[in-house]
Amino acid sequence: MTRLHFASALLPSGWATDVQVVVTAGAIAAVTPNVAPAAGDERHSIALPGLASLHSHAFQRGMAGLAELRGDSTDTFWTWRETMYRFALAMTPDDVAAVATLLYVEMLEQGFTHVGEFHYLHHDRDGSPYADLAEMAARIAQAAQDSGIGLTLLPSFYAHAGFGGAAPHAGQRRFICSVDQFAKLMAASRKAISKLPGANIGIAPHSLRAVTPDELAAIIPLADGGPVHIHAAEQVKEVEDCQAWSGRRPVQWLLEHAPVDQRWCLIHATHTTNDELAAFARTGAVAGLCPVTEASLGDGTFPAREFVGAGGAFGIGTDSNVLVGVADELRQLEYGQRLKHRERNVLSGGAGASTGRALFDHALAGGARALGRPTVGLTPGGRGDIVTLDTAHPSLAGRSRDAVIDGWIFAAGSGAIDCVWAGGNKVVEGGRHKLRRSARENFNASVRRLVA
Ligand code: NGQ
Ligand code: ZN
Repeated sequence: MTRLHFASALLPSGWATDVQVVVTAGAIAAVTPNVAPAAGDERHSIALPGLASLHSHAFQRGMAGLAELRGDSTDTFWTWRETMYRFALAMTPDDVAAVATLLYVEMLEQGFTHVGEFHYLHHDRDGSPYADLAEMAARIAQAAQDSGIGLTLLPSFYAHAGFGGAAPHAGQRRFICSVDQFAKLMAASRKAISKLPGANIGIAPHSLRAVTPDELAAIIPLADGGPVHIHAAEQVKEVEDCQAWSGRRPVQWLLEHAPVDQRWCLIHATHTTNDELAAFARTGAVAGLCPVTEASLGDGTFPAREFVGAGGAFGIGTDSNVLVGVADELRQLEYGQRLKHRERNVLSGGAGASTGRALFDHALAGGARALGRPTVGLTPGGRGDIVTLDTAHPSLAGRSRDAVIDGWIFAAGSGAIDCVWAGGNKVVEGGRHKLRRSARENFNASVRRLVA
């Protein structure tokens, strides 16, 4: 049992003062505001719930910053993808484990206590399955276990290079499964996470580019009530190709042909019309926004103001993991809207309301829904996922309540996070994860070899 005491904590009911939180067996057992610290309570000043990165491709952290050289032709998402595929083809299971472990360490240091791992690097380098079909999934599970981050594993079904069942190309060979093989992969992946505390599993039909309607219908039952994530409408070319194939835009197609509901998360959904947004919002599905990656890849700007106005739910993901941080994603999301609308405080809840707080609340609730976690925030029954901020940080000086969140997201840069508990274990202290050093060494050794 761990007993913590916070001078100030953000609870589902709002800010509370003098809050005692008791964590037992990884979960929050009791939350009591307005009590003086008791002997034996570990004391901190400001506590927030940890957030989820609802969309990650962990292995891509290994190539972060390595695709910033302009090529011969116009650089786009599609040329980046070629570089990414080459990197993916070189990685061994040990490399994936090393990269994922450091990524999850970094996520925890930056305020993410849970990750939705959209996992598609399944097979060996020549495309043949590993003896254990879920070898790579097991490496992801091990990285989650070692770092302490909560895991929602989303094994991805990937079968085609384009709409209408186009044959995959050689660069995609490590991702490709038949429906039967994917069913076996799901069973093996369930086993791989079965001993991981607090982990769950869903499925991820990769995109309408990579999955035919028949395959989509065949794999959805394999989610068995868990989350269903799919990339949709990230690139204009993807929307055009989808229209050429079906006469429908990707989000429109999904809403008309797939059982999209609260269990679903549409990743990116960048290029979406107002009609699509309103229908999407009504389903209760979550928009999985990855603002830093969407900026990095030149995807476009999601119509977040319209979507939120229609009552839509969103969460945030770190996707390519080119840069990893709660504050970075939320700031980029709001700044993208400001640049688009030429206004300030676009996603704030209304007059007098803090933008940082509105962004944070959305990402907390949307992330939990998208990853199939019913309990949201610092409340009994929730996982012991807690982040404290360093009140000595200059960007937090003199602030309280929502102004602290604004200072963290918009002004602090790094260094505002003090301690992080994940599943009740204190894994970050003074801003450093206890595995930082060894995880960096292993990551560096892998990446040095991969780029040599
Ligand atoms: C992915 N990334 O799954 O990693 C994709 C690229 C693809 C983004 N969509 C691969 N940002 O789309 O086929
Ligand atoms: Zn993605």
